[in-house]
Amino acid sequence: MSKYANKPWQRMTEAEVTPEAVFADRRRLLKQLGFVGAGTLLSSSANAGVLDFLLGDSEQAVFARRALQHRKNLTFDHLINGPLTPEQKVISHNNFYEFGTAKTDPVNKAQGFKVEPWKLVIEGEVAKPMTLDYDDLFKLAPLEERIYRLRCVEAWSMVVPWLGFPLAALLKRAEPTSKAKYVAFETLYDPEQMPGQSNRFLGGGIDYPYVEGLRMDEAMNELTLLSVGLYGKTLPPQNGAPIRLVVPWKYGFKSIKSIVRIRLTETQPPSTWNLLAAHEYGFYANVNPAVDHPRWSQASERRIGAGGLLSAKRIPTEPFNGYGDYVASLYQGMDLTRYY
Ligand SMILES: Nc1nc2c(c(=O)[nH]1)N[C@H]1C(S)=C(S)[C@@H](COP(=O)(O)O)O[C@H]1N2
Ligand SMILES: [Mo]
Repeated sequence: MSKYANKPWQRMTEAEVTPEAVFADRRRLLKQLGFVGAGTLLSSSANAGVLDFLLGDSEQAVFARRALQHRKNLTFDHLINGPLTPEQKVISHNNFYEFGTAKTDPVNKAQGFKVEPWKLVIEGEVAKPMTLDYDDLFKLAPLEERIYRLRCVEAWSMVVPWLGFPLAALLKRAEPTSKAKYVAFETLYDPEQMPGQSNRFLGGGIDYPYVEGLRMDEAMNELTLLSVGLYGKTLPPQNGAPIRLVVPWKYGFKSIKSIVRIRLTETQPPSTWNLLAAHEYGFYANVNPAVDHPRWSQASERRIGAGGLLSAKRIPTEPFNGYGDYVASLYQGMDLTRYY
């Protein structure tokens, strides 16, 4: 039986239901997909074929339903300074040290990664702690597509169409207490599935699980996304399936992957790269062309396009990765050379 078989609209196939029920189900689906004039569409036999596909049990149909149910949030599109990075690059040039430190290790070693069953715990300074399972992750809030720049601390960047929802939507549901000042995140710890976690050479010397953190106001900022997909599909394992953080104004290492725990805390939580090399990686990690990494300049970056890293064009890096209008005020009065 399909892993989605518990969904009512999946159990229902045309052979099992009356024509009235099929019609009602199609109407509901079309409404969910945002079509108007559903009657017109239904009367055309060409469209009926598309609908039969969309209502089907195939994995492609499940992806298509998910992809079509999201809305494009165009609010931040004007901040993208270039074309989308091709999907093939986004899913094959990755940093996910749990699977190895080479850029192609994640795509090569994560393909058997199991996302079901999944448990995501929200705990700590909240009135309503929660434990979510795999299916819950897609129902927490309406999914939207947002195109963001991603700037790695290694001075390369991409432009990625994410699918997800604001982290704030989840945190509000958990009802943070007045003591909640920070949010701590933790990646899955499973050395059997993640070879880098049991092999210090492969895993880059990191003490796993990978952990990250944000200040409460950063976590609640409208830019901060929990992502469950990219390019209209669920996340591939190498990009942090089933759910990862996306914080576009910070260096990529803040955007922690494959999250199993979100804990609201009173004090600043530890973060993996800061633990590894505090003089090179700070807690804030805001993209900043004026503060160089001790071993290289952060003034410019290689934008990965169709040609990949070797042919990537060098472009200037912008403060807060171009998102200053939305976030610069969070750091007013702070010395950004000290809080890097
Ligand atoms: N758990 C975990 N999360 C992680 C990393 C990692 O090694 N482990 N790498 C980070 C870094 S350095 C970057 S640049 C981004 C890369 O995301 P992408 O592979 O989806 O482009 O993921 C971040 N999240
Ligand atoms: Mo990175």
